[in-house]
Amino acid sequence: MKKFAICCLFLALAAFIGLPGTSFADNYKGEYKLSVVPAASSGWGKSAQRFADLVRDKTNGRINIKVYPGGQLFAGKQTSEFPMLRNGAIDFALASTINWSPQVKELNLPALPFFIASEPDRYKAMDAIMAGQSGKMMRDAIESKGVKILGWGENGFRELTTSKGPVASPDDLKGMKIRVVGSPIFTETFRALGANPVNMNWSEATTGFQQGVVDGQENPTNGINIPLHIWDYHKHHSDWHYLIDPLLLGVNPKVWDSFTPEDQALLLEAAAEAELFSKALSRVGMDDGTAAAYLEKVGKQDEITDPYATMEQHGMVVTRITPEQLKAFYEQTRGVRDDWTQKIGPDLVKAAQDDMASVR
Ligand code: X2X
Repeated sequence: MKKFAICCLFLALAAFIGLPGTSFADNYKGEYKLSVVPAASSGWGKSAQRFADLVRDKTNGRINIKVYPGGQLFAGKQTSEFPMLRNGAIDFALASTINWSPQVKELNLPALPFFIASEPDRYKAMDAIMAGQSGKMMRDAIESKGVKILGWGENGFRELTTSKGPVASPDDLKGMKIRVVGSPIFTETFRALGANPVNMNWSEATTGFQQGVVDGQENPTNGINIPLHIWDYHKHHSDWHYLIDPLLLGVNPKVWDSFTPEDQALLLEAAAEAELFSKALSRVGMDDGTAAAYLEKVGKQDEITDPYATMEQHGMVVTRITPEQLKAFYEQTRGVRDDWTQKIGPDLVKAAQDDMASVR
């Protein structure tokens, strides 16, 4: 009994003075909140959960991250996520460049219509941007606005789904009401294509599809459309890959600084693994087989293996856009790319062109 009391006293003292070797992460929170816009079942939600699981395992539970999917932390208004992360109301976010672009204009780069889509290998081009000078410029722009970046992820190339269709040319889109995210480059792109864009937060979008308030929408196939069962609302799919939605894993800088250097290194390790996982989920069945091989290697095969077959089995008509057809969309949106190149910064757009050219 006496030995027990001495032991307790020692442990209490060690916790109090923070002896090295003790695992008392004294200033750590019991739970860190990680924000995600769509549902837990989305590729995005699964990637966030993988990051949280990896962090828990690697830190022996010292850092406990809880994923809050469905925009819970910002009551559905997705463009509020960045300021909340910056001011500490949110600790971590696996976030879309689209939702942070109102605050960080450089993040409109991947949303330049048909910019990355027109490269010979769109996945290689995106990887070159993330790893290259243009990716660094985007990360630096975010960090200068007060959010620390740990790594990338991927929601995926965004495809068009509609209840009317098929859509293979700008003419086919004429007058269609298309739900878009509340970011001006999206509205301008759909106007340029002759459609009628309607701004809607993601939290309200499914109801909008259900009630037929809009005729279509655009989101990635593996990440969002299949988990959402988009075929319940839209029969047509056009694989135009018109722009990509990379994700960024961000953390509030004060939260980051509160971690020990050892734990910071483990968080970066987990972020790098979660990035590969996220890209693989977004690409499986649509790349050269790299994504499926990666998921198999880490023992995390996804239920989605052949996305086009899945959509067709559910009665969707998949329109495969040919390079010729893509040119018409590309030409029609030239003005949007030119205007937004000025807003984003011609230096950044040039850096992205150089990064993409290096892997052509
Ligand atoms: O709102 C969308 O379309 C979504 C879920 O993809 C984003 O958050 C950008």
